[in-house]
Amino acid sequence: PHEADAEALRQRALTALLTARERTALLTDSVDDHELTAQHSPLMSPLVWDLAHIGNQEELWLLRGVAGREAMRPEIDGLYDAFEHPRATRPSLPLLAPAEARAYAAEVRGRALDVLDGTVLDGCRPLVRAGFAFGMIAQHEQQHDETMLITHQLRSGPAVLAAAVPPAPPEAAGLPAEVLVPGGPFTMGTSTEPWALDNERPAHVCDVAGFFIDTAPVTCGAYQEFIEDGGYTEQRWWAPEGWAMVREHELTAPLFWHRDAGQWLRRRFGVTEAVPGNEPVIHVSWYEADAFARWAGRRLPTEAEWEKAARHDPVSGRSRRYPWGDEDPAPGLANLGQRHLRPAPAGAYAQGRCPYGAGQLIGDVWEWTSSDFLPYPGFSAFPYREYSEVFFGPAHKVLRGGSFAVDPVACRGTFRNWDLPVRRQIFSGFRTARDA
Ligand code: AVJ
Ligand code: FE
Repeated sequence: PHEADAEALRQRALTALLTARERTALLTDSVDDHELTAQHSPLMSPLVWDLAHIGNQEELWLLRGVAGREAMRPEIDGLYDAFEHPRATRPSLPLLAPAEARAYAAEVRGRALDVLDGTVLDGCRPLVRAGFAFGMIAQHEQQHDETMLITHQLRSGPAVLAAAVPPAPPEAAGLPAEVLVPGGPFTMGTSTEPWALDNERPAHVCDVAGFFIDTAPVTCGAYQEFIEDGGYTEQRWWAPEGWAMVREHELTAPLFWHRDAGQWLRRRFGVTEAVPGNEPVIHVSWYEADAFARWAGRRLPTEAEWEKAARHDPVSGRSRRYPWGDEDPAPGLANLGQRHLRPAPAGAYAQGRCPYGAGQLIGDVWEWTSSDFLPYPGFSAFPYREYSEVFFGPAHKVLRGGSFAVDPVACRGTFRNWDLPVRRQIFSGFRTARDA
């Protein structure tokens, strides 16, 4: 039975690595070399940087970290260290050209698969226990795939990506606007999920007062009411720094929206279309989410509230891996993995709802919470401080639940994302809450 477990872990790690590389190929082969090296936005790296950075992290952790190999090209490490060069300056670096970057990433991958074959995944080294380092690197690649999809959204020119339309809600008007989550303790975070990253650990009991939370993310239609009601022109709805941002950048709507003959349109992956009223709003900053909630007489949920709604099973008293239970995500449960290039309408994925009745907690849009990104009690950085620890503090707000652009390997009820409260190019939306 032990050997069978180790074999299953190896298969899981292999599938995760191969799935990530297929997506990386889709995102980097769908544009020409000129577009791979171009800077589509000062907010983003050129796509060719992400490509070689993916290979370089894999080399660092799987070839050098797990297998103790020598650096393949020590001279390029600095170029692909995210802390040495800010995104805006990356196009001017002597980066590997597209063909070289592809060849480097492929060479690293070939060797990494040999390392996977030759490593005992059930050993006592924390880095390889349950295949952790391989899972971490698959998640890292998928996170950069999401970053590259953001770059695709920011590029101008005709569409190069296409995907099916996500499923419509099963029933017309069956959902209440909000559900009650009664007060009481629940287990937040995890000490048992094998590929959970350091900031999700350890599991700890967290007491949460009763609250109401929206059954679905706030829709474009609801957000338009905020706009029509003068949302962006009335200071009283905004945090001071949010109001400063609205004035400085003359914001009037979410990123990628514009008004044409009285109608709101948006640009989405190279296509201009009417803003869909029943779809979760996306590309809003934390400040916009916070202002909307205040205007609606509500507030953003805290991170603990979000996780209790998403994981707590009131029958067993246990926290589960996902809103629907412990089973891995499947296409009928959540909009993940870039199967679609947009969130599904509010009310979709009835099978994926949590026991309290809230839906679309996983997938569709990243959801801003009111919480700063902070370590859990008992946190310890692993395997490197620069993944989470250096970002802890009041500058970053936590996002939960994952977007349509997140792969299942990098998404679970405990997964924590974070960003600056001004960020809007990310696939961010929100839901609101209130005290019970
Ligand atoms: C967790 C999404 C904030 O993209 O900056 C990628 C993930 N860390 N490479 C980011 C990450 C290192 C990180 N986020
Ligand atoms: Fe990275």
